[in-house]
Amino acid sequence: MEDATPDTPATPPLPPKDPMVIRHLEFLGPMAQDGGWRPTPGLPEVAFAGRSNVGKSSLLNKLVRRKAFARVSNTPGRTREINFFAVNKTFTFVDLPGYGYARISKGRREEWKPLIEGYLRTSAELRGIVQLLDVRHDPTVEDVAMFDLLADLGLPTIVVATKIDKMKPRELKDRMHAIAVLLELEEDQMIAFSAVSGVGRDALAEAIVELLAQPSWRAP
Ligand SMILES: Nc1nc2c(ncn2[C@@H]2O[C@H](COP(=O)(O)OP(=O)(O)OP(=O)(O)O)[C@@H](O)[C@H]2O)c(=O)[nH]1
Ligand SMILES: [Mg+2]
Repeated sequence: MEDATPDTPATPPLPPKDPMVIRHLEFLGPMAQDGGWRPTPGLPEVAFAGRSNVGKSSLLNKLVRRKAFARVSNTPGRTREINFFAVNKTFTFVDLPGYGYARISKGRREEWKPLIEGYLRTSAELRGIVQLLDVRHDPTVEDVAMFDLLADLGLPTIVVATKIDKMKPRELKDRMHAIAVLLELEEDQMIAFSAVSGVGRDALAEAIVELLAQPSWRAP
């Protein structure tokens, strides 16, 4: 009896297309204080914000497919400057310092405000923000303050729930729903992400590419 082998296609299926191929990366430098050094505006910018230790640097590394591009630490609050990275010489990623680390003094806990707020208010080429939340926790008072600031400025925002590898798939759905309700977002406005497994990387890359294609939100 002859084998009923199905027709094999002439060419194998192509792997899914990477929405953001990284060909060139360059660390441009840090901005240490409000009004301090920053790269000359020119390239469109996307900034990454979130609580200290939420996983901003890890997410950036995953996004650009480098192991240790942005610094990752177990010591919350380590990234205290705003770090600028040029990607493919066509846009800039901005790693904002983490806010709201509970174990530092109240005075130091507020330090992020002038620096981050100053950057957000004065950056003409900023296209939007990737706002990170830890999927395991409800948004904190500082998170809500940050969302209020972003809404106040009218900045386009991509919301990412990260560290989803720390969660059972069954619980994940409930957590995503709970966070969406607390922030008054639609669930499909949030991207579930893990810097460990890479889940969500391409969805985020695609959302960022779309954001970068928009005119500046400050444009009249
Ligand atoms: N399991 C898991 N751990 C993560 C993930 N993302 C980050 N982490 C861990 O969380 C810790 C903090 O990560 P960072 O990327 O340094 O966080 P950050 O937001 O840049 O922190 P600051 O720069 O201090 O504000 C590190 O120990 C990471 O390894 C994730 O998706 N899954
Ligand atoms: Mg960091």
